[in-house]
Amino acid sequence: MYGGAFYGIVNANFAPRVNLGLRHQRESLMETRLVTIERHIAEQQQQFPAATGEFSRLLRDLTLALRIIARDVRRAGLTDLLGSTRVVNVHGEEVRKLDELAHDVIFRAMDHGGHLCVMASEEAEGLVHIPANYRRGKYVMVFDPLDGSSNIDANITIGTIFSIYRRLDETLDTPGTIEDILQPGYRQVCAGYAVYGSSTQLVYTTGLGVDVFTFDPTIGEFLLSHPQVRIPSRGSIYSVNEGGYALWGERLQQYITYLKTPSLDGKRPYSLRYVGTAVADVHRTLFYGGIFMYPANRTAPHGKLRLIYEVNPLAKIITEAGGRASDGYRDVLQITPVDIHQRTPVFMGSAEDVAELEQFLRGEHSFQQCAHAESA
Ligand code: AHM
Ligand code: MG
Repeated sequence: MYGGAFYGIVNANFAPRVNLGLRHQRESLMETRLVTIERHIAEQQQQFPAATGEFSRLLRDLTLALRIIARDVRRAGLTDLLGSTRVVNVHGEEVRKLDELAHDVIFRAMDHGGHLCVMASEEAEGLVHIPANYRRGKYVMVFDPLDGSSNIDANITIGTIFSIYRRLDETLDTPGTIEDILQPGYRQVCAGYAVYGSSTQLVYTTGLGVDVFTFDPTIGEFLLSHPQVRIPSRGSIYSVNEGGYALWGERLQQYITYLKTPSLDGKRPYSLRYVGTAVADVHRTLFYGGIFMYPANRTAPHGKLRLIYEVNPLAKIITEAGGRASDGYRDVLQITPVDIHQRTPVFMGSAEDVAELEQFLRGEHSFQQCAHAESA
């Protein structure tokens, strides 16, 4: 057996890039705790004395689904998983798209646990109901099964995003309703994502900070690798599809020009990084800082990203890690959705960067005053 290898190695003073001397390394290993995601969930549950364990079981079922999706994503190029549903394989069967497959995996992992009363998925038109023959619970789950699907065929990082709410009336055992789904993001009891990149990582929060687990495929476990992650208060990277520049409002254009203008203190120009998978761009922003944007433009007045499936869970993670998430004027977590597929512009990342962006959108930044004076 693997013994200790089943556990993630966590040091309270985790500092992976620090080059420790050998003796110091040995001492520091002796101070470490070894934590799988199951153990971590169980330990967090102990902080809520009234907890019944239902929520922990829900998370356990979800991590099973994420393990299965991670496996399928890793084998995507070797199987018939890539491509559109119009493709027919050698058996004469219609090939399943990976994002539809991911939706089904999550549904099948979550429908029978007795924890949820309803789900909603970016891949489904309406509500995703719990089959009548299964018990219903007090939680609601929304998810984007495979974010960044246009990147799948090119083997670029993709991810799964989820959030969990309590149903509005927990005493009911009837099917959940649209009102249970249309809750503002600040009511999320748990939010997270899995990112299928150079390794698979699972990032989640239940309001007790943000923890990152890295999947070890040799033992099939998510191991706590980055406890209590904090986003830098300011970064030096901006992330946006700048192809839309000509369609943006003038104040946003000024902000981007500002980020690209060298400053005397050397803090600008910022670097541009854009994967085109929101999970991947936000994950990098969580670790390195900076700002991720999907703004409105003349042809898409609400932007592209979905409030419920993408923006709210990612915003909750960034906010819990000490950053900010805004639609340009207000905290996105305060928005009460009116439609399950509603879109919203979004700017999220380091608190100082997002605050500065908002200043630009209000037309109050000194750079704008200077530009105005020069053009007068
Ligand atoms: P998807 O849910 O169909 O994958 O679309 C959402 C994705 C986001 O992951 C990403 O931020 C965005 O679309 C990229 O859009 P664009 O190609 O317009 O830059
Ligand atoms: Mg998506």
